[in-house]
Amino acid sequence: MNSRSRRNLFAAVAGLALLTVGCGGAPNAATITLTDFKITSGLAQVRAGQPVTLTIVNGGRVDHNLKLDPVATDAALPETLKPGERTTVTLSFKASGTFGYACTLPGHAPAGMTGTVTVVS
Ligand SMILES: [Cu+2]
Repeated sequence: MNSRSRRNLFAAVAGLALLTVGCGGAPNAATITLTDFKITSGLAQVRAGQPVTLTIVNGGRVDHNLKLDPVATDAALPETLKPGERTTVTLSFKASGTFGYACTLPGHAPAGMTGTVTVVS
């Protein structure tokens, strides 16, 4: 294989990878785990308008919550989850963009409980 055909092969593989992401790479279910003081999210990317079921777990030793940027979705999320509690909520994101989320209990976001989700159209 000469270097040109190697390049073409690389381009084809890269194109295929992009196509795969474009066609259903976004999951419709994810788990978000809240700990002291970090949010571990399986929700890196979702599709606008597509319902996604979030399982939110408090795996920490203190209360936590999860609030999404209200621009992203108007879904109601629980006020507070006690240690060991979990809840499931199905929501959809209104438009594409990158949106933040955080635990809004005092001091928790500055301590590291923030993240972002990318919504693709
Ligand atoms: Cu918290």
